[in-house]
Amino acid sequence: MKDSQPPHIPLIFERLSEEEMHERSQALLERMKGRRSVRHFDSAPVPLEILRRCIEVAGTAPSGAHKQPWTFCLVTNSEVKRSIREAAEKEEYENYHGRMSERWLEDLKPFDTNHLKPHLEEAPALIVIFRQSWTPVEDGYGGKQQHYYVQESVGIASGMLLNALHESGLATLTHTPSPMGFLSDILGRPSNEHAYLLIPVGYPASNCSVPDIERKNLEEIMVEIH
Ligand code: IYR
Repeated sequence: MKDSQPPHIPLIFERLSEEEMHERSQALLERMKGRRSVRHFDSAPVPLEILRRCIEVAGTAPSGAHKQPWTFCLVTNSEVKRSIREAAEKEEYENYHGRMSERWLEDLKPFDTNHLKPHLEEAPALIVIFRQSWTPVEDGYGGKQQHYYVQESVGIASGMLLNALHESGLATLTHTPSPMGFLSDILGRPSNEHAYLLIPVGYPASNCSVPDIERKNLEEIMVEIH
C-alpha cells in the first residue's frame, strides 16, 4: 500500500476587503440576472478563441477525485450541425407526440417549444458536453479508471461554462434532446462517454424575444440556520 502523500503547495488566495466582496457579488448578481435561455440566434460567427477560453474555464470545475470526467465538443461545421438538428428533431418529434406526458407538454407551453430545432443550425457554434463514466487505462488488459460523482462534476462544469459564456457576451440554450445517443454517433465519441448537454452558442437574433417569466426570490430558495 502506498503511504506517500502527494506533494502539497501553498494556496494562492487573495483575501478581499468586505467592501470589495460586496461590490463584486452585487455586480455578478446583476450580470447573472440578465442571463436568459435563447432560442433564436443570429448566424454571425463568434470568435473561436472566446469559446475555447470559456471551455477552459469550465475545465477548472471541481470533480470527484479530480478525475475531470468531461469532454467538450466544439462544433461549427454546418453539415455536422445539420446532422445534429435532423437527429434531434427526429427524437423530439417522438417526445412531443407521445413520449412526454400531457402535464409536461402543458408545463412547456409558456416556452413555445416544439420538435423543430432550427437553432441547432442557426447558432454559429454548438458545444456538446460528454460525461465520461471511466477512462481507459494503458495496462494492456483493457483496464478502466473509474470516475466518481460524474453527474455532479459535469453538472458543475456545465454551469460554469454557461456562466463563462454569458460573462463573455454570448447567449446560450441548455438543450437536452432525449435520448441523446445520436450525438455520440455523429461526433464519433468513444463508448466511455455519454452526451450530457447540448449548448447552442451565439449572439441572439435581432428580433429575439424570451418568455416573460420570473425567478424565485431569495426567500423562496433559501432557508437559513444560524
Ligand atoms: N427536450 C425538449 C423538451 C423540453 C423539455 C424541457 I424540461 C424544457 O425546459 C424545454 C424543452 C425540447 O428541447 O424541446
